[in-house]
Amino acid sequence: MTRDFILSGDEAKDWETLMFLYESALKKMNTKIEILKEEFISVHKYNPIEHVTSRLKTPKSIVRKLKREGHETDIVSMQQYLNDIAGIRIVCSFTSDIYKVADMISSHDDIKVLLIKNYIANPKSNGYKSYHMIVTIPVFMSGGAVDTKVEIQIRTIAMDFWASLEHKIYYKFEGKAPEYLKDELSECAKMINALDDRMLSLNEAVQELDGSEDE
Ligand code: 0O2
Repeated sequence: MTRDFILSGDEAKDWETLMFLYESALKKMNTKIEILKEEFISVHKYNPIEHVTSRLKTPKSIVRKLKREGHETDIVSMQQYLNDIAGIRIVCSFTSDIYKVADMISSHDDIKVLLIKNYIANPKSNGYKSYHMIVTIPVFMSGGAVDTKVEIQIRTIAMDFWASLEHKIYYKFEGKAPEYLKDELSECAKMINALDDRMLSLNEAVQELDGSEDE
């Protein structure tokens, strides 16, 4: 039996306890993903995951996001409204790998998928593409298990390259980048989409050749 991830005011008075929960959730997710990757390599002789990074949102960034969204800046709001205090980014080679990895993670019994935002099927107007899942994973504490939220972003190397430059530009200009830079980013997003499509087709062609050689 797990408890809800929202701790009451009394339970949550300790910021360190809360951050410990998120940190532990990240460790568990990272281990899961590492095992999935190793199992895939050993059984299927194929690695869908290029690399994985994880981070805990900084206190400054937590407060900024709560204020931006018009919420109280307290511990209960933080748990209720912020989905990405614990965040993991999985970078794959091909778009098809993203869905494979998402399915593998969702199939774990202890993982509950709360929300999916598929910015690959529905890219943002600026060109942003990525597959986001908000999940909970139980963290076992002395008082019982606590389901803790983790945001998982899954994207290709090309999408990740684009998103990191866009993020840098967004913050440099505080969201008000000059039009020519936005246009250029939008053009780059189109090139990145075309590149992802061609790399996927190329890989599928290679796999077909491999298959026919094995016959
Ligand atoms: P930072 O600085 O990366 O932490 P919701 O979770 O639904 O309440 P939210 O958080 O806006 O609302 O969800 P969404 O859209 O899934 O975005 C979560 C995170 O995805 C963002 O966190 C970014 O890391 C990334 N992201 C979303 N949109 C963009 C985008 O247009 N460009 C880039 N580069 N990254 C994006 P933060 O807290 O907004 O930012």
